[in-house]
Amino acid sequence: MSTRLLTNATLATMAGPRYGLVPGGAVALDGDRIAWAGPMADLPAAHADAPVEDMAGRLITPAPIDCHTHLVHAGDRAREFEMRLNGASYEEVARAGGGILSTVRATRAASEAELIATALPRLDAMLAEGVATVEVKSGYGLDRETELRMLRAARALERHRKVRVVTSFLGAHAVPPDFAGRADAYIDEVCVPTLEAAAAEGLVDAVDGFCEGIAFDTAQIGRLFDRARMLGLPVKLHAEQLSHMGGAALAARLGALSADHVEYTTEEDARAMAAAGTVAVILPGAFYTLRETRAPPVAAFRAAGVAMAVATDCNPGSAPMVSLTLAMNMACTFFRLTPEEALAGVTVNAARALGLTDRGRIAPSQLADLAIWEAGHPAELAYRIGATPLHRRIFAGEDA
Ligand code: DI6
Ligand code: FE
Repeated sequence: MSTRLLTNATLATMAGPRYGLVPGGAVALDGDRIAWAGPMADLPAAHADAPVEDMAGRLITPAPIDCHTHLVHAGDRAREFEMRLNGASYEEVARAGGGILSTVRATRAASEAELIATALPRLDAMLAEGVATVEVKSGYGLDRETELRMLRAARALERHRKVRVVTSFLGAHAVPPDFAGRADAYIDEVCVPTLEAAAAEGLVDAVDGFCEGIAFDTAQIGRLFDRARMLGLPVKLHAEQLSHMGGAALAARLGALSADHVEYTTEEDARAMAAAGTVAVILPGAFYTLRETRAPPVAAFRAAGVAMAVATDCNPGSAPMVSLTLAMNMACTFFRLTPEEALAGVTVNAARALGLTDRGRIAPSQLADLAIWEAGHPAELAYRIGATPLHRRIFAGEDA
């Protein structure tokens, strides 16, 4: 028995090679789960009596997952954008008290309701491209109260929209001004106790950090991640974005879910990540905005067998971007991912980057989160620029 039957569709199930493509396909939904998917000719009798909806040949994919965002934050950094266009580098802006810290000031001043209200338009833009799961990081509070408020706001988004939110605690995003030059003290006196408080409140799905010259080194991140392990929380890391700091190797050594950005990752790092099952999260929006020139070693990731995910990195500084299909396009054009790798990057591999196995593929028992597209072939999703051919989103088995 199923509750809905979508027929006459092209399926990109992402559950097999070549997109897991099924022309002339059908999907049977049972409540909030997928009951069956395959060629219409093979439809089991058990599903044949469900109400049928003819998809008129449209493409159905798993609903996209944006696995790396800083969606919840206050303010914007348009002036900083202007500074950079007048010649300042990202690091110079950060060292001059701008950058992440200017968003910290705005976020500390915002109430939970304000954080929710400013995140919703960005979230709506993501949902308009079919997204059903979004990861949201803290990291613009850098004090106990604001980090907790950001995470509560992130969780609250699920009460405002049909979306699944996965949170990451990013207390180790930057050293706050009151701890300038005392990064170790910040980690031990603020970051770790705040993580414990947030975890006790059930606000943390994973622990993230920014391993970079302008942020934290591997020893500091390592101490935080030791505590994450004691709390039973998985870890992930902003690693090797602007320089090679050893973050990817640390992530692999600790069995991290993902290492993100990874422009300066080496072949050796790639092999370690493959062995650990650590996903490489490719973030071309930040590469583009910062006008970086070092591309992540995609060929080395492929050769080593590292799964690649693609995300927006939606944040007010390095990626003021909400479009996951644009991120797919950029991953293809800048980094030479194939359109199939880009789609895997926002579905099956994005789920892996979040440690989730219940979504990202069209297969029995997966969550019934689907995107239906006015498209004939899945390569169209990465190919178009500025036009999203979404026809409809199905969330937990229902039109959304
Ligand atoms: N890497 C990034 O690209 C963002 N955070 C991070 O750790 C930048 C965040 C910002 O500039 O506000
Ligand atoms: Fe980020």
